[in-house]
Amino acid sequence: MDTKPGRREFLGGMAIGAAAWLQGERLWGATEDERVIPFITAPAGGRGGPAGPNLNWEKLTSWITPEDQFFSVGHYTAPEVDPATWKLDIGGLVSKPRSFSLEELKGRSKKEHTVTLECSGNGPAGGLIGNAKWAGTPLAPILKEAGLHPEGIEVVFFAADSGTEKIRDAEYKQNFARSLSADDALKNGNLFLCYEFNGQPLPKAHGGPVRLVVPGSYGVTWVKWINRIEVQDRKYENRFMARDYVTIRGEKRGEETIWRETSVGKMNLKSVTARVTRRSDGALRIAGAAWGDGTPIKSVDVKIDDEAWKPAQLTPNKDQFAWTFWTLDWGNAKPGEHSITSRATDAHGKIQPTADDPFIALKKTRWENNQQAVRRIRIEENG
Ligand SMILES: Nc1nc2c(c(=O)[nH]1)N[C@H]1C(S)=C(S)[C@@H](COP(=O)(O)O)O[C@H]1N2
Ligand SMILES: [Mo]
Repeated sequence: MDTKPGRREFLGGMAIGAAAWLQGERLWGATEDERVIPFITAPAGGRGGPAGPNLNWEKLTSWITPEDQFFSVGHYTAPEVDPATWKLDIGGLVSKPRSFSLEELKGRSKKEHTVTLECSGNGPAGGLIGNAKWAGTPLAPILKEAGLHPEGIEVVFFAADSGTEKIRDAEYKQNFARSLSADDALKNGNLFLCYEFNGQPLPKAHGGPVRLVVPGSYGVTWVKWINRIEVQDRKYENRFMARDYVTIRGEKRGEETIWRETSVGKMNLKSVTARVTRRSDGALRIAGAAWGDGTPIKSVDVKIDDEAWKPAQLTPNKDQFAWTFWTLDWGNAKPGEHSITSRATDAHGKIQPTADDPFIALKKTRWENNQQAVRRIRIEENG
């Protein structure tokens, strides 16, 4: 049999089954004796992670990402916000401006959802992603109570962190902010003001005491350290809406290329091969995750080298906006180097693009990398 574990594989590998068992969870069907065969190349593309924790797919032990493995991104210095004196002001074009204390928010109806958060700057198989239980109170009823004026078409979410932005020739102090159309903010029942993360008060690094949760949208829309919601009669076009977080894609129209600029928002369909493990009996298993804008994941296929795509087994979950895990048992792997590629398809028939698909090849900015990730691995000879 040519799939017996090699010595080098074992030395380079990590025992993960035991850790998963200790947590009372057998992730991806992990067994106590299984070991990870490390990938031989780092995933290409995207930027490196910021300082601090980052998801390590090969070491993942849980469907829910614990705080010490959850990435954090902040464009300015993280502000000191005292939960005891924190206030959320709601103003602008509303009939009843008001402000909420944290206690008042907590006194409202509470909902908890497991939602996957991905930074739009994440690479094809990068670690700027996590899946957590977020709890808080729905946003739409708060806006309805405030009573938007008919001309109020834009809802801006301002945060406590600030920095200096150069706009044309001058510098301005700006607070982090993102906006949603009033239509979105009022009709999207999934949005909430979050104050709990995995059952604990929302940590400062993730926007505590309160942040916006926008299921199915990239991280930049999830405003942390929120302190002001303002309704206005025109679009809000700051750095995080209209300058920095803009994706430029080309679209072929016959001989011509049309360039489109869109603000980073809704997440794209994506999957990743997280790791390959080997049990002591030699059996190999490929495991990974798939996610997107909340449209159910219909299937994930895996391609080894240039073989035909094989359907992976999905682990169903009941949280619409949480990642779906998948596995594929890899029979009779030959010793030597192999490439492994995964591809997700959603319920609308959308297929995760390859790196040379024009959707990716004609994308000129670094955001929204959802191309299929090719991972390389070496299977050792007996021994
Ligand atoms: N106030 C504020 N909110 C913010 C940011 C920020 O810099 N300031 N960064 C955004 C970006 S780009 C991402 S990816 C997510 C990251 O959330 P996390 O730090 O909880 O992982 O927060 C978003 N919310
Ligand atoms: Mo981000």
